[in-house]
Amino acid sequence: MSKICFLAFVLMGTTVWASKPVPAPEKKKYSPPVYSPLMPTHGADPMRSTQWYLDAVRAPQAWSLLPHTTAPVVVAVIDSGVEYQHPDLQANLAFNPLEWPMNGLDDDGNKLKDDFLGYNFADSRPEAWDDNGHGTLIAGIIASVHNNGVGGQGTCPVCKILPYRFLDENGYGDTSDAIQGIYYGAKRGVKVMNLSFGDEGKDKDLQKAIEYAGKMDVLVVIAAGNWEWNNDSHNVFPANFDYEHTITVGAINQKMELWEGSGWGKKHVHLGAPGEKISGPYIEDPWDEGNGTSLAAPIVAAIGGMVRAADPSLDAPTTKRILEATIQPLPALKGKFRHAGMVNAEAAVRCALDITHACLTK
Ligand SMILES: [Ca+2]
Ligand SMILES: [Ca+2]
Repeated sequence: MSKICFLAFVLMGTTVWASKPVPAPEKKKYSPPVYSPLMPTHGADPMRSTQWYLDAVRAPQAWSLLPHTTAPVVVAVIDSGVEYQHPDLQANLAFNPLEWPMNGLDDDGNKLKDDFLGYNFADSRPEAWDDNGHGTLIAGIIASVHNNGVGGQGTCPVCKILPYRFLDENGYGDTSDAIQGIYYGAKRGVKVMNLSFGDEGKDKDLQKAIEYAGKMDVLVVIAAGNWEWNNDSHNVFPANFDYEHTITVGAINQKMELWEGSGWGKKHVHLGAPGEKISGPYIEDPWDEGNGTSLAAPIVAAIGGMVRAADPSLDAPTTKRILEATIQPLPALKGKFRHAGMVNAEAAVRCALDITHACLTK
C-alpha cells in the first residue's frame, strides 16, 4: 500500500502546493448581520446572503421543485472529518442507527467498533472530528440546515452527511485511509461521494476502490485540483480516473470564467461549479469562506444528491449524464472542460423529475 500524501485542495487566497501545509484561514470574529425590514433576509439564516453560489447554480429554484415527500440522500465526505457539533450541521449528519456509540463493540458487524457517525481512519478511532476545517466547509456547502436561524443554507436540503476522516489537521492523509473511507461509504449504501483531494501519481488500490464504488452505484464527485494544470497532460488522481459514475469538477469564478487556480482539460475535467468566495460552516469560526475546486466539487455532489432524491430510480451513470446535459453553457470555458459550462441545479432536477428524462435525448 502506498503512503502517498494527499493534500486537501483547500486554499484561502493563495495556491497551495502538495509540498506545503495548508495555511489556516484568517481568524474573523463572527458577527451575525443585523437586518432591517427593507433588506431581504433569505428566510431565517443570517449568512445566506453571502452564498452567491446557490443563486448562480439556481439551487433555490431546484428546491422548490422537490416534492415534500422526498426521502433523504446520504453523501459521504471523505476528508478531514466534520465539526459534528456545529449548529448548522448537526441535524443533517447521517448517524448509523445500527451502532451503539462508545460501548467498545462492533454492534453492526462491519468490522469497525463504535462507528456511529462515519469513522476516523486518520487516527484509527470512531470520532470523525475535524481539526482542519476543510471537511466541515465541504459538509456545510452540501447540507447546512435550512431555516434554523443559524449560518446559511446547504445546496441540497434533502442531503445528509456521512463523514470519513483521513486528512489530518494540516490537510495531509494516507492513500490507504482514503481508500477505507471509499469502501465503507459504498458499503453503507451512500448515493453520492465527495473526494476533494488529490496528488500526482496513479494508485491502483485507489482506482480499485473507485471502481468498487461504481459497482455499488455511487456517484463519485472529484475536485479537479488547484494547480492551474491542464489535467489532460498531468497525472492528477483521483481527478483523472474516468468512469461512467465519476465526475470531475473544475472551479469557476464570480465573473463566470475559469477560476485562476483550477485544473482544466477537455478530456478529464467534465464540468464547472462556483469555486471562488464559497462560504460555509467552519471550525472555531462558525462561518468562513474559501476558494478552490475542493469547494466546487461539493456543489456538484449536492446537486447530484438532489437529482437522485428527485428520482430514486436513477443510477449513478444516468445522474452524471443529467448533470452534464443540463449545464448552463459559459463561452469563457470553451476548450477548458468537456462540457463548457456550470452545473445547473434547476435544470438537472427538472430533468430528473421528468419521467422521460428528455434532457438526455436532446
Ligand atoms: Ca460497526
Ligand atoms: Ca442554517
